[in-house]
Amino acid sequence: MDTFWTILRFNWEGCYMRLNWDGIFAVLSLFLMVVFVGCGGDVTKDSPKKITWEKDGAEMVLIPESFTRTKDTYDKVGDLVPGEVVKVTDYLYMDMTEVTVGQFKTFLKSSGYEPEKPIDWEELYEYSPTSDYPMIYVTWHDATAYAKWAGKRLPTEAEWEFAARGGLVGKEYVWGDDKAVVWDYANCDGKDKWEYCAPVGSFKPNGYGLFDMSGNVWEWCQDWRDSNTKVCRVLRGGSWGNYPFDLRAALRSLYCPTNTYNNYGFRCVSGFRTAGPFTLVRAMHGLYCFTTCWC
Ligand SMILES: [Ca+2]
Repeated sequence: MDTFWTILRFNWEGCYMRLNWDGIFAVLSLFLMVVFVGCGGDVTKDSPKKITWEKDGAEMVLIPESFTRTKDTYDKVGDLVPGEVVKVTDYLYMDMTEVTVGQFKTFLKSSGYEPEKPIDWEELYEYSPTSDYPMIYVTWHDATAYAKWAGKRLPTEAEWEFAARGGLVGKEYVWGDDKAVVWDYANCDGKDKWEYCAPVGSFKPNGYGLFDMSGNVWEWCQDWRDSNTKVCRVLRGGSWGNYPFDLRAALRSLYCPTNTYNNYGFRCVSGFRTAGPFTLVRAMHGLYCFTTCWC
């Protein structure tokens, strides 16, 4: 028993000695987590349908959670075991438009970030001439850096496609199956008034209020095209340089994450209403630091 109390006293003293800024931050984060969760800080079905993200001024809309049903199987005596309904994506906010040239320039100015490949602005302006056009010539790492600066992230493929379909199920395009209306919804194939990029939001939105989920610029997603080889990242949605057939909602493209092109851009998502130090992720990070500090 004496030994037990000796160890306990030692550990308490050890913890006290190891209480550094991480520990203090963790205690505060734990407190904030309780407050934050109690205030409903993460995105739910009751969150506002539309918000403006303070950091980059992006308008974002609420995207519902999504589910899928797993395949039916058979047990060892041949009886049917029905598949289960499982959640695929959570409620989140998605940028209504692709990130613009103007937003990316603000990011560069305020963060001091150096693009992975120097941007030839003269060339970029040939395709996206003003601040209202989509940012292009960004690598996956550049897009990720912007998202991190803004306190957001790139969407997963699953999130991107579910959002792109806008509530439609089993349709070929994000507006439905009617190819005749493609240029109502998408800048592609040079057959609308814009030869290259169009100002973001120039076409009709999808069912969730998202613009340009088809066409204008391809959009980087978080995912590797093949998580085993980890060579290419996924892009979705097609662009001004593609035929309508390439704008199908299920179509996947891929590119090396260090490459850029004149029709590759991105948009961001967030599972939280605000960026900054009070998000649950940051609080959970603090909790982790706290527990690792705790003897
Ligand atoms: Ca797009």
